[in-house]
Amino acid sequence: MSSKQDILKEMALNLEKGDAPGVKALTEEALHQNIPVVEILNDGLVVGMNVVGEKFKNNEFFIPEVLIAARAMKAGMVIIKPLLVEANVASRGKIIVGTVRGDLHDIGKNIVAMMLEGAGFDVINMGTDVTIERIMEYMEKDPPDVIGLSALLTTTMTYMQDVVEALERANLKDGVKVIIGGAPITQAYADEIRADGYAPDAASSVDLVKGLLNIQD
Ligand code: B1M
Repeated sequence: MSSKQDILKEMALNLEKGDAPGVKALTEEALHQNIPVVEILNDGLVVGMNVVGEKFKNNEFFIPEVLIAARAMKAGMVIIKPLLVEANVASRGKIIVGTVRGDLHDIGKNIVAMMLEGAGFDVINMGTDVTIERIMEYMEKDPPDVIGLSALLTTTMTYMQDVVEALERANLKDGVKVIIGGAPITQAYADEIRADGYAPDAASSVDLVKGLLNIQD
C-alpha cells in the first residue's frame, strides 16, 4: 500500500502530465485511504496545477499542455467537489469570469477560469457575450469577490469600461475587484478604466487574484 505522501505526490505528477485517468484513479485511492478531502485538494491537485502554472509562465508549457492538465484537474475535482461542499470547506474566494458583450473568443478565458479553479477559487464561468445586466444579476444574487473580464477584440474591450462604470454608478465597485485580460488589453488600459488589475496570461491571473484578496501561500 502506498503512503499518503506517495499518493498525493503521484497525483500532482499525473496532473502535471495531464493524465486524467491517472488523477481520477489516485483521487479515488486517496479517498479510499481516508486522506482528508482538503489535503487531496491542496497537497495533490493544487500542487500539480501550481507547477503547470509556473511552467506556463516560464514558457516550458504551452496552451495544449495547460488544457490537458486542466482536464486532468477536472477529473479529480469532479470526485471531490461534492465532498468539499459537504465538509463546508471555505473557498478562497468567489470569482465570476466572462468574455464581454459582442465577443465570442473564449479559449483564453476558459484557461483563466480553469487555472483559478485549480488554485482553489470558486469560479463561475459566465461564458461569452456577457452583458452588464448578467453581471448585475450575479451581483444581486450572490456577490463575487472578483469579476474577471476577457476581451480579444479592440471593438469589444471598451465594454470593460462600461462594466466598471455601471458598477460605480450602482455603488458596487468598492465591494468587488474587477480584473481584465485578453490579447489587446494592457496595464495602461486597466488603469485608464479603473479596473483593479490586469493579467497578461492565465498563470498571472492566479497571482493577481491572490494579491488582490490578500491570500498568501
Ligand atoms: Co478571432 N480575432 N475573430 N476568432 N481570433 C483575433 C482576436 C484577431 C487578433 C485575429 C487577427 O485578425 N489577427 C482579430 C482581432 C483584431 C482586433 O480586434 N484588433 C480577430 C477577429 C477580427 C475576429 C472576427 C471579427 C473575425 C470575423 O468574423 N471577421 C470574429 C469575431 C467574433 C466575435 O467574437 N464576435 C472572430 C472569430 C474567431 C473564431 C470564432 C474563429 C475563433 C474563436 C474561437 C473561440 O474562442 N472559441 C477566433 C480565434 C481562435 C482567434 C485567434 C486566432 C486566437 C485567439 C485565441 O484563442 N488565442 C486570434 C488571433 C490571436 O490572438 N493570435 C483572433 C489563444 C488564447 C489562449 O489566448 O485568448 O489571448 P488569449 O488568452 C490568453 C491571454 O490573453 C490571457 O490569458 C490567456 C491564456 O494565457 N487572458 C486573460 C485572456 N482573457 C483573460 C482574462 C483575464 C486575465 C487574462 O482576467 C479575467
